[in-house]
Amino acid sequence: MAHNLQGTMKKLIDLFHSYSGKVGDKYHLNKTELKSLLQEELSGLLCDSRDRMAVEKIFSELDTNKDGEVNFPEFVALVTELIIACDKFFIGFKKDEMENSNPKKD
Ligand SMILES: [Ca+2]
Repeated sequence: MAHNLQGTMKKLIDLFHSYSGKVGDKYHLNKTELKSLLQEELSGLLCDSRDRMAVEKIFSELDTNKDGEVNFPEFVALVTELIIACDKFFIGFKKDEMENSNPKKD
């Protein structure tokens, strides 16, 4: 029996902690850790993560409780937004593909 979703959830948790555990509080991301995560894991989906102002903006938006760190729930909010955006993109892509393979007859 496959447990793909459970495995994916564990990978997401492990990934978060592999970055949050680098400096200071091992359960929260500071700005440097977040920047590293963005550059190494999400550079294909987000704007230029080498841009200091872009990282500052993302950090500020993620840090909803304004404690100066990004905890796991705050990080998951970003992942959720990205997954939804990717799903919308792929649904649009599949609709275009189906319409092109079954052109309407007039
Ligand atoms: Ca926070």
